Amino acid sequence: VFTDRTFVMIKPDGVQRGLVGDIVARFEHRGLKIAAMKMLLVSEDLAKKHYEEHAAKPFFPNLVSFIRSGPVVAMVVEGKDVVPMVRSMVGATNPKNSNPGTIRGDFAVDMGRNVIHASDSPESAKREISLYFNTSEIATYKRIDEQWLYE
Ligand code: YYY
Ligand code: MG
Repeated sequence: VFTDRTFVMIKPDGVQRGLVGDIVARFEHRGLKIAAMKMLLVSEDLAKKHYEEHAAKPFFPNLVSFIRSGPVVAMVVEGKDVVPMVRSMVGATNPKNSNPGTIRGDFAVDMGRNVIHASDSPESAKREISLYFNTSEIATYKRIDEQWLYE
């Protein structure tokens, strides 16, 4: 049983464009476990906390307003080495540089409309999960195919 966790969020553009199912399917098909998932509107306070590392950057105000421009789908995803695995599935920050086969490389064009967020380290994952989820909202269960996913 692997307890590595990451935080993933389908941004408002991904929701509005109807990509939620395709994106969630990629994680499920890879063999990762969806441990929590909810749709929400991000408050200004939460948006600023989420992106606090970027507070001094010129793109910060646009980032905060974009993330609040419609509902998002927040998730906790679990699996072995899940943080780097999900980052590699998400692709480069600027979709111009995202490889085909990645979520951004397949679904996005522009940096400020890059469809998805994923934690960049286990420490960020822990922080971001606690911003969006209570422990009671995170499910504990076993995927029925676990023995065929892990050796
Ligand atoms: O983790 P990731 O989303 O790949 O990139 P970050 O460097 O953490 O930036 C967060 C978010 O900010 C990015 O997904 C798009 C936006 N952004 C931007 O609009 N302009 C930049 N020069 C850098 C990032
Ligand atoms: Mg980041």
